[in-house]
Amino acid sequence: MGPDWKFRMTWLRGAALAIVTPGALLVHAYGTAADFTIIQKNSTFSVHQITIKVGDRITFVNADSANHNVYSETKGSEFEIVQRPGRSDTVRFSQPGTVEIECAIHPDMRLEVQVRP
Ligand SMILES: [Cu+2]
Repeated sequence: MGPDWKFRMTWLRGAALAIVTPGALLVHAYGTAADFTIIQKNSTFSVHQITIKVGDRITFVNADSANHNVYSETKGSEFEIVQRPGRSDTVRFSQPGTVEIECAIHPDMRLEVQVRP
């Protein structure tokens, strides 16, 4: 084993993770704000917890053949989106705190967004 063994193992783990979860969480950074993509497939969010910063955006993608109704009743971060299949909508998070996101059509669909100041 050469001196770069640890680096190689870290890289391999990262590559394996990317293969296991394709498209589960796509992140693009533009300036100070970052854009995240969360996919709804088989009536579940591709991640159930995510930590972002104030000003970051999450794009919700409906990859199912059924409608979803993504909403938040968290004070200061309220929104409601009715999503037909294939549609995507972007929400910007401007208040720090914990935002609980659910789907009115599928009560088991839950996502917790931690918005850091
Ligand atoms: Cu749903």
